[in-house]
Amino acid sequence: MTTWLSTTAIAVLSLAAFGMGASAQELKGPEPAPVGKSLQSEGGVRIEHNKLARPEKLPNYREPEWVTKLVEAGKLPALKDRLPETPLVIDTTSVEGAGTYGGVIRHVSGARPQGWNWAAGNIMAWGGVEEIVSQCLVRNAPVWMLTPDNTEPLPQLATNWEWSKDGHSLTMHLLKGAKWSDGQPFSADDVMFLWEDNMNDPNVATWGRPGAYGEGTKLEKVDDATIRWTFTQAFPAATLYQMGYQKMCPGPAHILKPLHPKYNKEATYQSYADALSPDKTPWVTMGPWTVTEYRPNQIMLMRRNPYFYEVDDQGNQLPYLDEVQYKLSTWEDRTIQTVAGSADYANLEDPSLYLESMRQAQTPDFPAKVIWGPRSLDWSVFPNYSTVCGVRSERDKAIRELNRNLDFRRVVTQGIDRQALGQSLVRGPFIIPFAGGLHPESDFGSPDMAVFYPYDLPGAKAALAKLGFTDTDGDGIVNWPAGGPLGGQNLDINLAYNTLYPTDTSLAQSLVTMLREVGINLMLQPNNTELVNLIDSCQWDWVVRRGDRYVQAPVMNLDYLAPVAFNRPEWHRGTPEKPQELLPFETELVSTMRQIQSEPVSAKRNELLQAFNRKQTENVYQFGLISVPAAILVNKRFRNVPAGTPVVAYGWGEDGAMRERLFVPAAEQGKVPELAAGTLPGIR
Ligand code: BQZ
Ligand code: CA
Repeated sequence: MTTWLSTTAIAVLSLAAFGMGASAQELKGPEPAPVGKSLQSEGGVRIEHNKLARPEKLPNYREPEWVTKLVEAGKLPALKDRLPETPLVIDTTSVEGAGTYGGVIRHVSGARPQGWNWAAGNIMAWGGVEEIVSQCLVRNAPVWMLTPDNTEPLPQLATNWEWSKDGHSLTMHLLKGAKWSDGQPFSADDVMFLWEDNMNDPNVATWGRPGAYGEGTKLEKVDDATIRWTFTQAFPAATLYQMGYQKMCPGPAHILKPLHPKYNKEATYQSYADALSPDKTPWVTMGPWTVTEYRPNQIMLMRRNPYFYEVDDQGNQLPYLDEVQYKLSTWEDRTIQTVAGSADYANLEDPSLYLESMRQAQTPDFPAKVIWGPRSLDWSVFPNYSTVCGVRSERDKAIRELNRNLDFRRVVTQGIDRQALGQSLVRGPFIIPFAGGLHPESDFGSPDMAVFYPYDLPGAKAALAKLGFTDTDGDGIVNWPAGGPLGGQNLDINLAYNTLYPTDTSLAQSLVTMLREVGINLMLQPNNTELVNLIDSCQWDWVVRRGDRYVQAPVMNLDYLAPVAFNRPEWHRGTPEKPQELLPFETELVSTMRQIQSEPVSAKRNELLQAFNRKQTENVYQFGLISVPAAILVNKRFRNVPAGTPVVAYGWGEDGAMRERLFVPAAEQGKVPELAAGTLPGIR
């Protein structure tokens, strides 16, 4: 330990003897966390779990006429041979009803696809692309519309499951006889390849890790259409939610295995990750549409997957829409185009566009329906806690130690004026200060579940001085205490952020000004590609991050919240060789998380989540900034948009709205022509 740190440690220890830390003496104590009003515009659809999506054989199945013609021409097997033995039946009675085939949905994405190997962590352009291209054991996003009696995840590749009597094993039945979009069989082997050779292989940068399923969890194949989980704990019901979006989403093993270094001597982990570049189309999927054409920075085209395993309640194979277009542009442009009517869907998530969008929405020929959801988006700054990942110098080491010091985190969090931050983005009642962590306004939340430390500039400056940081050279920035490796240097901290979102940029810039007043010099580190890649490299000091799915429905991303696996949370990563060095409060967080993972009763899980959040906010695990409500915009051409669809709850609005069930009445289909009408992926 360096001299200055041990001095500090001694100072803190002696004060602790009086029952208070340095910062508690200098800084204002906690206040009730702000809780926001909802802008929610309408009551939502409510439907029973076993009705919304259920495995069931129906007497007859139908498909678009032009597809039947391709079958008759011998280009494609008959529908009954393309569907699984028992398809997944999707309800339409809770929306407007069975739809008409044909038509297009035009999306816009501000990201770019890295490739199609999602099992190896490839990003596929977000904006709802991942939820189309990769399908998972279960589906979380539409859970928002379930009646409270059963809010378990919905079936997807696993159609139903049962627990053993003692609750230690969970048997899952997969879609039997289902096929990938190239006609090859889907089976338990696809799932086992994901689990064994991707999730359990630390060299593959996949999304999910076994740690998310509890310690000692095993997965085995029972037969081609059955898998079995074995858990150390009894009835770990929350693990079901970890089997959805991005985690238990198998890729086609018949294509991936031969590219994986374990099965191919010429392959490397890098070649495996890079093997499926975005131009390799048509890509093979289990989803409702698949990518058939990719033009860099222009458009990504998707056509209906004739092997898709869902039908509506009258036996019509889904999806209704024949085509999906993804214009490759910016996130801001997604909102602008949807407001203008040249795109069909946007998550209104950029506060600086709220007022103008709402003004336009008052005009009579506004093209889109606006559905306001709960206060669900928030931004925080995450300090990097890792001592083992991405530490390249004495400087990095010193910064991490500083980040790990609660007194310092109190200084930072109380040096931020959240009211001013919010008003600089959009005036009015939209934005409120955010304590960090999880949302008090969400389903599981409660107003008293966060510890909020108020803005206190003089207190923050005094507390920083107590830590030994004073401006010895009079340039306005405090200097590191003498004696340490950085002794005498200014306190410079890098702040990484995503330039793809105007909000993130604006927040980062405001923070520079605010923390300069405290005496801390933030150096902006703009990032114009996927922030996740930088975050995973651990080569950053602080990062501005929008918390979305992590904070709104934590039950589906429990592993993102605490160090339960070597690669999580993003702000405290270990490496495959060296696990994280946990702070004492993190050890408590992990043990609460283990309880949450294995708690079968959801009300008790919620209490534990609240306790978890109290602990993490009390310890300023992140520097919460602001939270805002958000809306989805969907073009009025579409029917079956569920009333009350939230921007983000158990998943993003794109999947929460169940796009495979949206349709455009025949008379309105001509307004937006299909670019590849009459074609199916890979069929000539
Ligand atoms: C929604 C979402 C659907 C990721 C992404 C993007 C990544 C993050 C986050 C959002 C985009 C849209 O969010 O902003 O409205 O369409 O795609 O996937 O921010 O950079 O890593 O977590 O979901
Ligand atoms: Ca100075």
